[in-house]
Amino acid sequence: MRMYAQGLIMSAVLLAVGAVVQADIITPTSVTASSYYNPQTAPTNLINGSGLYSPGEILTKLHGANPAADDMWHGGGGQGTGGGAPVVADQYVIFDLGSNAALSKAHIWQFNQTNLTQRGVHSFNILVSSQATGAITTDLGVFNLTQADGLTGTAVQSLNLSGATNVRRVEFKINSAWSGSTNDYVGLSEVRFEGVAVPEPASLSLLGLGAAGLLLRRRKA
Ligand SMILES: [Ca+2]
Repeated sequence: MRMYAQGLIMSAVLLAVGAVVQADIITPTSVTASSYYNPQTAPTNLINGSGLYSPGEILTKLHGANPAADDMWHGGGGQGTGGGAPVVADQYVIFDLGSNAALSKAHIWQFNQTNLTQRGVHSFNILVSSQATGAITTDLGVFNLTQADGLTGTAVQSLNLSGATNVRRVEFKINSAWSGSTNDYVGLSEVRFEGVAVPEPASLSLLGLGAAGLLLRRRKA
């Protein structure tokens, strides 16, 4: 009996260790933005794989150029209602991961509109929250992206994150576009994150109950 219990505990520990060391590419389950130009340039284009091409795993893919930014997020004067160029520093996108994770990287494909790549994000802050709703206040700092060329596919730019130990939502708070203009359209092409799932409290409780049960059985044996 004791050997059996020890075996079970060892298996649980190995499973837990395995879960900890394996980092996954995380596709957010939803995304919203401060603004977008039209339905073809909605923020969902950042998480649906639109515009990515070439075979192989996702981080080797390129994001194509497009004359109308049809497979990218492109800011605007409202939520899909066209409009004039907004204030760049008022623009943001917020990603919901659907569950909590400890994030190690953000993988970003820059805005790649043909002849208009100055609309790409230059400087931005990344903020995170462990909650599904409410203010996003944990600021991971300022990050920069290089400009795409607007002619060929643009490769992923991978940014290292620290302090993102328990994240449900991520905000990209944009500071500037490559144009440097105060008012301008601004955008991105595609986004993924990389990290390790944070166990939900319910599954942690189950693990705890299981361990307690095993210990009780061992004491009785
Ligand atoms: Ca896309």
